[in-house]
Amino acid sequence: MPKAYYITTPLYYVNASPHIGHSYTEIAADCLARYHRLKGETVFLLTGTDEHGQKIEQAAAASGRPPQAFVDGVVERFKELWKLLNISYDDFLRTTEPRHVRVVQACLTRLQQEKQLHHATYQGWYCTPCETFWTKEELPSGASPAPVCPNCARPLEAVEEEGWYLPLRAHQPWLQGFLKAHPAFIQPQTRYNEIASLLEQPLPEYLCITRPRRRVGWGIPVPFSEGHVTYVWFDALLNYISAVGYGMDEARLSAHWPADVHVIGKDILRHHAVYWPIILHALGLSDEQMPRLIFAHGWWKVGEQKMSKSLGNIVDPYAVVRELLKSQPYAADVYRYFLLRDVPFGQDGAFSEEALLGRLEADLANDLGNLVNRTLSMIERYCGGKIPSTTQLGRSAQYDDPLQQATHDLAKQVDTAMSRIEFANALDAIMRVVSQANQYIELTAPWKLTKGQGDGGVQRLHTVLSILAHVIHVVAITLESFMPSVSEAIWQQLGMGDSPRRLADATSWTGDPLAGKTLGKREVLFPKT
Ligand code: ME8
Repeated sequence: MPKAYYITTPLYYVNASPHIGHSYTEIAADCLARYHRLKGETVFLLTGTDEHGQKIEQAAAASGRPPQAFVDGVVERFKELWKLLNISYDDFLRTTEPRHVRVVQACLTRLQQEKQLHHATYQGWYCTPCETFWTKEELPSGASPAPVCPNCARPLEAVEEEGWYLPLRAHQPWLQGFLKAHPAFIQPQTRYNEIASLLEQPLPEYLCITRPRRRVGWGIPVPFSEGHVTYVWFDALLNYISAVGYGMDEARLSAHWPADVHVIGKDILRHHAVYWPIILHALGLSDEQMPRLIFAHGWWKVGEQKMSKSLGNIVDPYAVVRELLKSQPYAADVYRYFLLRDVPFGQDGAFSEEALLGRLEADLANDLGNLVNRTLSMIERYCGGKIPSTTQLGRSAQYDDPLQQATHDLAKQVDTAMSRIEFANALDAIMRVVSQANQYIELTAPWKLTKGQGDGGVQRLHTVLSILAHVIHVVAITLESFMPSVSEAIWQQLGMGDSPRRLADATSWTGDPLAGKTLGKREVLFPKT
């Protein structure tokens, strides 16, 4: 079995419904997955939910329901949202599933049998919202008077718990060497630098990987220690291998692992770039079997503030797609476009309804929608709804060459941007061609060519409209990963039927592949309200 291009998202906590931040990671991972499929690759996109731990146990208690019933309910909110947003995941893993629990327990047993685990009493601090242990040395302000979490700035809880530990510092020299040898392991560069400098200081000696059952009952039982459940992060990180058959199905594992990209937010960089490789290393995986890339994107804020439930400024994706954008037939795609276009992937962004509606009007309605609408209505009016052919006689090098060249180069530009996971740059390249095509319409004024006026008359008219149809064809292909429904709608309007969209068809422009195609039913893609 050839290895799939394996993309993962974090497994989201199901203590509450998903918000814009979760949808951002999911859309980004989906866009990447669709892009690799567009290139003809086999792709495996894994997502899911992180269902154990103290935070979820507390949320379940607050709702008055048993944890399992509570998480079963919240999971549906995630699945429903991924459906609304057109997420093409190949697998959805819940950490409460037996297939995952089995692997976590097998890993714990193995580490215990190999005498890699250490039994001791932990004294330090715990952040329940982040489900993260902190030692005094890791707290910038030290441990007093009232320390806050370095990650989320919420108050920490002093804990003293007896449990099982995985050595961290013993793996530190290896991890440092690995990072040096793999300068592209963590992206963007700022995040790589952050971890490289973290590793210049000694790591905590150990990572506590269990919680006492009397404090946290909702977790995977530790097979060799009655009084403990597995620490939620040790449990959750293992999903990336449990989902693809680790320890259970060698053929399946090698058809997927190593992951090509772990897409995460910067809040969980340390767990992925330090704990995760160390867990894998402890399990005996070699350097070649480490994940290939960890990409940590930035935060969506509201104004200058981080979104948080306590501040009451959470942006609800359902409200944006179903209410704010209710007049839009492709509302989910408008939302996807905005998130991926507005902020370079890796940086923080500020969400505002004005910015979203501004992009809808300027980029989508006035530029993209207008190009498709004007071109296809001229083909309908002047060519009886059949895409005309280009003729040598009708060509004008002065006007046609720049647009044709830009269209020809577009897939290459998109490919370069996508190989660096630069969604905004890829979209920018597509929208620049769209604008150029709109200017071309103004310059060539096809409506003046209808009665044989101007250079070349009807031959010129047909050539202009054929070139424009081709531009739209290439735009539809390259937009597929970002706006799958809009891409499909344009495809149908162009009369492409069920022929697949493939990136290769956007790069090779020989002959006149669209000539003679009958346009499909037309509709306005981004209606103005
Ligand atoms: O951390 N802006 O789950 P989680 C951008 N269960 N992205 C955001 C965001 C924001 N404001 N808020 C959340 C966990 N995210 C663990 C993960 S993985 C083995 C276990 C996104 O529900 C971002 O991807 O807190 C972040 O890393 C993730 O949601 C955290 O989701």
